[in-house]
Amino acid sequence: MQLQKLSIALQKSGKLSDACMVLFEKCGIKMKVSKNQLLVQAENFGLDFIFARDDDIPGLVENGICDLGIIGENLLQEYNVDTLKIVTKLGFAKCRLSLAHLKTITCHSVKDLNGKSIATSYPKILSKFLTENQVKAKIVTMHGSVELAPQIGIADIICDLVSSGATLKENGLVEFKVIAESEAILIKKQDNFPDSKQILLDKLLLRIKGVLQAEQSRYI
Ligand code: PRT
Ligand code: ZN
Repeated sequence: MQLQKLSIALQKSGKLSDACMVLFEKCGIKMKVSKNQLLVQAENFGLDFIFARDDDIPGLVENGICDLGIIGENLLQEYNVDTLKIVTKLGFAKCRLSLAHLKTITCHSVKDLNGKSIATSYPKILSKFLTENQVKAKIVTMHGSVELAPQIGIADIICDLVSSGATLKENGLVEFKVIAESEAILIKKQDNFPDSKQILLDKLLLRIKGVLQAEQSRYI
């Protein structure tokens, strides 16, 4: 049987990029990446790397352009399709999607969100959360600098990713409810791969599992 190659879409530049490179390095997969090269072949594994914006990765995998992708779980939840699945969680880029308000206003419970406006880059996740909690609030979609919204009067509340909490603090915001947890995930389509690709994926997963186990035992 002739072995086919796998292709994987990675974030070109951002919070997932460095950790992805470290993961493949620890997996023993070698590649020469130059700054502006968007398609790179692994030197010692049947794997092609495609570098893209994280927002484009679910679509690249769903449309079969790439076999695999690495994104944040938050992005998959927001993309909200049943044609993609999580192959494995990867244990890095951990963060949470949280609601936060300015120090100057009070908001004790989710019910206090009724009638408020909430700025977010995750309107689908937020809308689902509000419906589940029977809250009626206005969602204001922003594609960045969400933490700015309450200070300049765009919205009362924000719903954004939090990691250390430093950005919230610097913008006078108080986190009051976590609505989703996230970490980096490896995704593929629900459809089965042909055997030749599945063999490669199994080989890759075995190496990833080894790396994750080694990381875990370092913390024990
Ligand atoms: O350019 P491109 O579209 O590819 O990148 P992007 O700017 O859309 O994404 P990027 O690089 O910011 O994030 C990629 C993924 O990293 C996210 O989808 C998350 O899964 C994950 N991740 C982990 C985070 C964070 N931690 C994080 N802290 N993504 C964003 N943040 C931002 C957050 O939005 C807030 O502005 O960092 C700020 C808060 O950080 P702290 O540490 O101050 O709390
Ligand atoms: Zn993005």
